[in-house]
Order: sequence, then C-alpha cells, then structure tokens
Amino acid sequence: MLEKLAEIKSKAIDELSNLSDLRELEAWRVRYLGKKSELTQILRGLASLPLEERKAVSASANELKAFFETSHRENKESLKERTYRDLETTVKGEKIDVTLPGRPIPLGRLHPTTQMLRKICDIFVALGFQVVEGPEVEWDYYNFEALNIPPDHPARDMFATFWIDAESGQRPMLLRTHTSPMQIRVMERTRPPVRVVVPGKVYRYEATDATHESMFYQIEGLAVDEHTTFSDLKGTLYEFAKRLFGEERQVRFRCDYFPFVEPGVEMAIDCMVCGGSGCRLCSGTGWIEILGAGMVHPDVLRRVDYDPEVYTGFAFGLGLERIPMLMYGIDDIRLFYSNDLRFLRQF
Ligand code: YSA
Repeated sequence: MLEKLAEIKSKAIDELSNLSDLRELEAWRVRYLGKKSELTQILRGLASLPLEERKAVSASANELKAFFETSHRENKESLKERTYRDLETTVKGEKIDVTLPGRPIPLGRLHPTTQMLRKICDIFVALGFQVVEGPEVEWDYYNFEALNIPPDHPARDMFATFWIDAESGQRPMLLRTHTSPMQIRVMERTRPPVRVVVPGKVYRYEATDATHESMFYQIEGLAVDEHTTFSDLKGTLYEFAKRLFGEERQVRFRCDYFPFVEPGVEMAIDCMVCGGSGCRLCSGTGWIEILGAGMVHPDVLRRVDYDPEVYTGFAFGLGLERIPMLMYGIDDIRLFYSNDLRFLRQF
C-alpha cells in the first residue's frame, strides 16, 4: 500500500508540473483529492487494514493528502498570477484607439418608384383627393367589361393580358393591365362626390424593351360629382403638372381614344430638355406625353348606378416610371427593377 501511495505521489507531481491554467488545476484536484480519487479510497479503507499496517499507511496517506492540499493552494496562486499577467500583456498589446471614427452603418433608401409615387400622391392629396388601393389579380369584368371593353372589342389589343386559369370555365380572371378597374370598384361602393387616386402595379404580357416592362406602376385618378366638367379635368391636371415639373412647364391636351371616356385626351408637357424646339428625348416634337384622361363615359356611370344626367366625372391614368425617366434622363425602364444597387443608390 505504501508503494501505491508513492506511485500516486510521483504521478501527481509529474502532472502538476505540466499544468498550464486554472481549469487544468481544478481537474488535477478532483483527480487526486476528489471523493473518487485513489487517495480518498485508501483513506476510507484504512479500517479494514491490520493494525500495524494501518498506522504506517494512515500516516503516509494523510501526509500525502496534506502535501496535495498545499501543492494545490500554491499552484492556484501562481497560476492566477500568470493568468493576470497574460491578460495584462494581451490588453496592452491590443490597445483601442478611441479617437478613430466609427464604421458607418449602411443606410437603406426608398426605391425611386416609391419616391415618385409618394410625391405624386402628395400632390393629389393636397388637391383634395384620397389615396386608395385595389387588387392586382382582377376579374375580366372590372378590368374590361365594366369599362366598355366587352370580349372581342378591338381595344383589348391595347392591353396584352396575363390570364389566370383561363381554361377553367369559371369567371375569367387576370393580372390587371391598368389601374382603371379601380374606377368601377370605388364607384360601386361610394356615392358622389368621389375624388380618389389609385397607385399600384399593373401587368402586361409584352416583350420588354427600353420603354416597356411586363410589370410597371400606374396612378389612376377619378373625380365624380354634379357639374364636374372638362375644365375641372384640365385645371386639375394643369395644376398637377406645374407642381410636379415646375411653374414654367407648358401643358397640351390632344384628342385620344379610350373606350371608358368620352371625350378622351392625352396630356403632354413641353420638353424639359429642349424647351419645345425638338430633341432626342421628345423625338423632335417638342412635347412629351404624360398621361391619358377623359370624361367618364355615361355607360360606365350607368353600370355603377350613377345617373349620368345628374353626375359627371373625369378620370386619368399615368405610367409612373415614365416620369422619373423624363426627369432624370433614364433611358431604359428595365433599370428600375433589375436591382442594380449602383443605379438605385443614385436616388
Ligand atoms: C386613360 C383614360 C382614363 O380616363 C383613365 C386612365 C387611362 C389610362 C389607361 N388605363 C391606360 O392604361 N392607358 S395606356 O395603355 O396607354 O397606359 C398608360 C401609360 O402606362 C402609358 O402612357 C405608359 O406611360 C405606361 N405604359 C403602358 N405600357 C407600359 C407602360 N409603361 C411601362 N411598360 C409598359 N409595358
């Protein structure tokens, strides 16, 4: 047994000299002084030894225990000191220069389409219009029929359509090709006076090019009341153009055709690049078309139970991307939705 104790001591001293931190020292303590350690087992078994042997083993085992406890205490102190010294060296070596400027946090920004959409809506809100939104998945009825565009009407060719489940035999459904269906939805649920603008995404089944996307934004406007006249239409859109493009802009109205208005017009502003003398932007005409508009067709009013003898109204619709393209000289509409950060960060 005495030999066993000598063996334990030599092994423990050997391990002790190789410890490098407090965690290892604690493991050492458990190994040699813990409840399950060999030394503790020997001390517990002393009673079963013959008297003579018990005396000698007891003295040696207790001496070893005291030795281990002292060694543990001393090593703990020196390891603690070593840890502090190491920490101090590390901290001194890694000085933080608090005078350095912080790293900038990258800020997000609003998409140019969103910025323009808000700007335009703000102008109409200031003119007394309410902003409403509607579904992008729409019934054929609202997108076409209620707007005087029955099946097989040639005007359907103006609106290349993404149909949804056209073969199912149910009511035909589509991705709205313009925001005009919201004219019907708004009038169905409100009585005049009505004054709304409707911003939103629309879809056309078209090949994309520099001026055409298959998804783009439109803003629709609708005003209906007793005695609303074509002069109201002109005055409202004239004011809108001045507020958006500046006081000096000239505005021109010319006849156009949309089945849901009578008469129909297109509105143009004089070219902001050449001032009307003709350039590449305005294709040499001096004018840039901004929107389609007109007086709401009496048949459309009748369809929503508005008496056209009592109520009249005007409506307009504009392609949103067209405006920042003109203002900032952007020559390809596809830049808006191709998510190139170099383009988007400019706005
Ligand atoms: C007309 C009269 C009203 O009383 C009310 C609304 C309207 C506008 C009508 N609903 C409409 O959608 N007319 S439109 O087919 O000529 O489109 C309007 C604008 O959308 C165009 O002037 C153009 O700026 C834009 N647009 C059309 N197709 C586009 C497009 N923009 C990008 N990509 C396309 N594929």
